[in-house]
Amino acid sequence: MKDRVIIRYKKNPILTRDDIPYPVSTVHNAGVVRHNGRYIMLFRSHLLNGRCVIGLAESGDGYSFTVSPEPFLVPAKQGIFAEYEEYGVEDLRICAMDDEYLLTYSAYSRHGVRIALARTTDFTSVKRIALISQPDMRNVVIFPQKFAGRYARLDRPHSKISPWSIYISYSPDLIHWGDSKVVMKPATYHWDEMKIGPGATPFRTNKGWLHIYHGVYRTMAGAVYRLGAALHDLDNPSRVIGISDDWILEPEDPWERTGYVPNVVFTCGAVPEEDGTVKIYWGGADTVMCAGSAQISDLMEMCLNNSREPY
Ligand code: BMA
Repeated sequence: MKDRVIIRYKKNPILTRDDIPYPVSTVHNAGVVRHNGRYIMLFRSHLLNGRCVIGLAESGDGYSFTVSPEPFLVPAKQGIFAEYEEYGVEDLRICAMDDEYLLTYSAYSRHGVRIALARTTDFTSVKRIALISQPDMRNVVIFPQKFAGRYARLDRPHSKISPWSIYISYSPDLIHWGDSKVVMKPATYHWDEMKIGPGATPFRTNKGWLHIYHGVYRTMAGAVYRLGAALHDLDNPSRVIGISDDWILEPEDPWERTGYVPNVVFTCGAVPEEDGTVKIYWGGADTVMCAGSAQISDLMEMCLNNSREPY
């Protein structure tokens, strides 16, 4: 296996604050999807008061993005969402399902952080559907397919007595979720020993759903965020078939190692391509957006041939 499975785009970072036509200090942690042959990116930015909004950028090639003049999603001003989005909206994931896009994002407020769900068909208008978790929850990815008529999501509840682990939950209607089960836990004295969390929306391969997740290791100089890969059974996604023992990406470039939060690569989106590659997008040091590409077969091989135990 190559020592770097993800090939970084030569002109990283692909977006910085200077590309954003309104005042922000960061552009990071973006969900990305292909829509009508174009790449749509929904990225997080810190405003200059420290709270976050979601902006939109568009691209023909998946690397060179143009940012819309106004943010795409800002905290709601009225109704139930206003109470729970008061402090900002963050880390949005996009799931293409049944001719529409489901958007899951972190909603911050004086009550903590929980997950909100919205939908769009055109990335012009957006309709909020429901708050789909209690606090403390971030990082929810919905599988782009139903299983026995139910939606499935990976989530990451907060727990003080067990390291933060990835669960699966199901829903008949996208609003009520349950039947939860742990699917993956951090491994002791391993690169992801402190916590793990869902990353990009899982995508289908011939051997399973490939899920790119993040794992955190605590060092004397603070936490290091890296990316890993896991493969879930095609028909029963609660069954993890393999998890790469090695990480697939770690902070290396200067803009990944220094910034608002140093030593962070954090993904919310990956786009599989017809040529067998996948474009992976990550925030560098919670400050800039970066992209790279990997062979899907290499990622699958890492999950299947050098797997660690799910827990
Ligand atoms: C996590 C989240 C992410 C962030 C990461 C590194 O807990 O807040 O949005 O990228 O920390 O700061």
